Amino acid sequence: MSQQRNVPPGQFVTEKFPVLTYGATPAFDPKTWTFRLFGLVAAPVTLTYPQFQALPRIQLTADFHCVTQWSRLGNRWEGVSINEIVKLAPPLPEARHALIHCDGGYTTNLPLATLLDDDVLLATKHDDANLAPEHGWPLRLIVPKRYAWKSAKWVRGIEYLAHDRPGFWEMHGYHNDADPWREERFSE
Ligand SMILES: Nc1nc2c(c(=O)[nH]1)N[C@H]1C(S)=C(S)[C@@H](COP(=O)(O)O)O[C@H]1N2
Ligand SMILES: [Mo]
Repeated sequence: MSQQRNVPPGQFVTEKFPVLTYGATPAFDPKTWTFRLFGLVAAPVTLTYPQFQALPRIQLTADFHCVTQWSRLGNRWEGVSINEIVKLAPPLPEARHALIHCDGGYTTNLPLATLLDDDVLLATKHDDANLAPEHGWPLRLIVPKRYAWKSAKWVRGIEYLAHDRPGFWEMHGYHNDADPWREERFSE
């Protein structure tokens, strides 16, 4: 058995783009959609859909590793850099963690330092097309250095926290840190 150089241990490459969602794909209404930055900030910010669309955009290519062992390599993502987003409402010094909030109630947690990595973005496009509804349209987080359950679909807000608070899968047995190169799949 040969292992591909650029795939983390225990992963298999797929050309497909499987859909992994707990629950149903939420409906999107651009008239009522908002994006919120809240928690440990001097002043919370709420963006409307047109305001979000006006933010500067970046593109980057990254691999995507699902904990169920498929990896999709070389995904071209387009969207807004997380560093562009946090400029709008910088976290207070005591903020150390973030909880990502999604339509439908899904959440996932990240240390602030991991969230603010240079390769993290809020994506609206994948491989040059708008995200399909089931892949997170109109907005999903992409955290290339973590298993894909941290790449939350249908993102509606980021909450800054002083103390870590587990998200949906992190409360249901998945590893808190989720580094695929360390095979951090499940907690004990
Ligand atoms: N809101 C939300 N985001 C989510 C999920 C989910 O169920 N709800 N599933 C996660 C999991 S387990 C994976 S592997 C990826 C899958 O992304 P995809 O369906 O676009 O392939 O989305 C992640 N983001
Ligand atoms: Mo997953």
